[in-house]
Amino acid sequence: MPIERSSPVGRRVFLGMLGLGAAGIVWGSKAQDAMEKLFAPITAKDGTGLSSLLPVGRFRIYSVTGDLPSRSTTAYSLKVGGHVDSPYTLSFAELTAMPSLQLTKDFQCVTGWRVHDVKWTGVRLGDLLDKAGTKPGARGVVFTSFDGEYTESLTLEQARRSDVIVAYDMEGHVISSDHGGPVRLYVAPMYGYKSCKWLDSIQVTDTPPPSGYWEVRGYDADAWVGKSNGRDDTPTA
Ligand SMILES: Nc1nc2c(c(=O)[nH]1)N[C@H]1C(S)=C(S)[C@@H](COP(=O)(O)O)O[C@H]1N2
Ligand SMILES: [Mo]
Repeated sequence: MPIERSSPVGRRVFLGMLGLGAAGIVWGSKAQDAMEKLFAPITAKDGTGLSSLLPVGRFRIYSVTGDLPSRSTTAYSLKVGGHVDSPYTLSFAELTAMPSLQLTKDFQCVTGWRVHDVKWTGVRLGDLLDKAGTKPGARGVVFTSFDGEYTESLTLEQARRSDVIVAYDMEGHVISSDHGGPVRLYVAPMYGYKSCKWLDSIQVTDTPPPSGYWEVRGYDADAWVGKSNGRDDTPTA
């Protein structure tokens, strides 16, 4: 994604990936520059960096704040409210006690990288909305992140799809902080930027969904893989 400045996270992850710390090698800044130039097509485009050594090694880790927020499962809570009959808050234990759904699907970033067959477990967003009871006139759903900056949104119809989940498990483990855990959104049919990390709240609106972080910066709100942002990726089943 087009980010102007390189973030501390990007740099740390980048250096980690090269294994510099582990090898105990001290590089001159020239060598570092050379390596960064080598990876420039990726780092310049993605801004917040890349990683192949982190838990699920096939992803790149993104954070627009240049920070990786972290919250334990015991400290975590999810707020659901807005244009609903009964707003509520769920602890991690309460969320994971709800009927769950497992999806094994690709994760595709609009910048081009794709991770095949990622196993996610979570609760259907539609079930969480039903539990709150959306009021007549509800139109959109806004997601906020406890990174304090990122937001995303969906139309109510999109939010009710069965392949849109509030995920708490990825590849058999509680979602790591890097990947936006302990709870993040996973919008399977859309590009990765819809899948808000470090999910803090879900707010139903009686207005059309407001633009999210990347949408204000020019990306499509209806971010269907292969049918938006001028891309022709072929979605897989
Ligand atoms: N809070 C937050 N959520 C976010 C982002 C972010 O920077 N901050 N980046 C988005 C983008 S562009 C992508 S591709 C995915 C990346 O998920 P990952 O870091 O687990 O690979 O998270 C999405 N959700
Ligand atoms: Mo992305």
